This record gives sequence, structure tokens and C-alpha cells, in this order.
Amino acid sequence: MRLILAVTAALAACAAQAEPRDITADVWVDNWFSVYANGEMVMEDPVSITTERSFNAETATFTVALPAVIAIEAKDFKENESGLEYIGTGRQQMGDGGMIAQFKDALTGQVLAVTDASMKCLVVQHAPISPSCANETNPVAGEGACGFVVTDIPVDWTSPDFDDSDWPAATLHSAADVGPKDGYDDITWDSAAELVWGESLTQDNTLLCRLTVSE
Ligand SMILES: [Ca+2]
Ligand SMILES: [Ca+2]
Repeated sequence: MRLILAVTAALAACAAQAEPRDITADVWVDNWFSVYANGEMVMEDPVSITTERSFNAETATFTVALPAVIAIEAKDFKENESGLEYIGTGRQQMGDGGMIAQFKDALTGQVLAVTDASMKCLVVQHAPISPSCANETNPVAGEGACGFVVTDIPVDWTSPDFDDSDWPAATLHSAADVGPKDGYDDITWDSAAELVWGESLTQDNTLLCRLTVSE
């Protein structure tokens, strides 16, 4: 009897903890993103990364049990593994990234989580290894300054159980450095929400980031 009561109490506690909540997310990424909540994809940037000047912000509401691990894949556009864009034109450059997001209780509007220095971001594509690649007349991915570093994506990186303790913290970047525009200006950002990326806005091209939304 005591065992049954204990099990019942444990189930009740579990059910209370897992009560689903409606979360509204605002996300802006230069240039493309997808968002997972407790391992389920809940948002995907509808504007293709190959769209020039893709600076849209997206807002979506999804249902998830709290606390929820939010996993964001963020990509700065690159034409190939060299990390460059506009290759072979007068505008050939490394291009830069940047991201900001906030997660609110959909009913009350209370901000429950934001992008800031407490989140974790693993860079999985870094290129070019030297900025001088952007000055080459014939930049070849993988050669010299145009080398690249690719990190394997852990298969379960969106899972709430994934251990990100050895991932680096996100790096904060100023609005002046990121130059956020277009969709960014359509959102009222909470003062705690920070622009983040890897250490390099230009050379860190694909990031996996994780943060937790709690009550
Ligand atoms: Ca970009
Ligand atoms: Ca870049």
C-alpha cells in the first residue's frame, strides 16, 4: 500500500511538472534558424538561407512542458565551406551572423527566457580560418587562408537530456557590431534579450545553441 501511494504521488508530481504551456517566441537570426523545444522542432525560418538579405524575424507560439530546453540551429549564409559570400564579385566577403530571441508566456506576456551570456553555443562551422581569404582572387575552400573547421553535430543535441556542460557560453555582441535590421526592428525586445553569436561574427557560420525556459 505504501509503495502504491508513493508511486501515485510520484506520478502526480511528474504530471504537475509536465503541464504543457503555450510559449510565444520571437527569433531574429542573420541569416537562418530552426528552433526545437524539448527535442521537437517548433519553428523553422521560412525564408531560405539563399535569399539575399534575409533579415526576417519570426514569431510563433508553441506548446511545451516547462522547464523546456530550447535548441536553436543558427546559420550565417556562406556560399561554400570557405565561409565567403559574393565570391568572385567586388563584394566578396566573409559575411556576418548574429542572433536574438525571447520566449514569453503566451497568455501573460511574461518573458521567461532570452538569448544572453548564460546560454551555450557550439560553433560547428568556422571559416575561413584566416580573414585574408576574403582578399584572394580565387578563394578555394580548404586551401590556405580559406581552410575551414567543421565539428560533428551530436545526434541528440536538441534533447533536453543532452549534456552541454562542455559547450562554450554564447558571446554577446553589440547592436553596432551586428547591425540588426529589417525584421529585428518589428519586434519589441525585452531589455534582457541580448544579441549573441560565437566569438567571431564573421568566421563562426553555423552554431548550435541551447537555453532553458523555466517558470
Ligand atoms: Ca549574414
Ligand atoms: Ca560568415
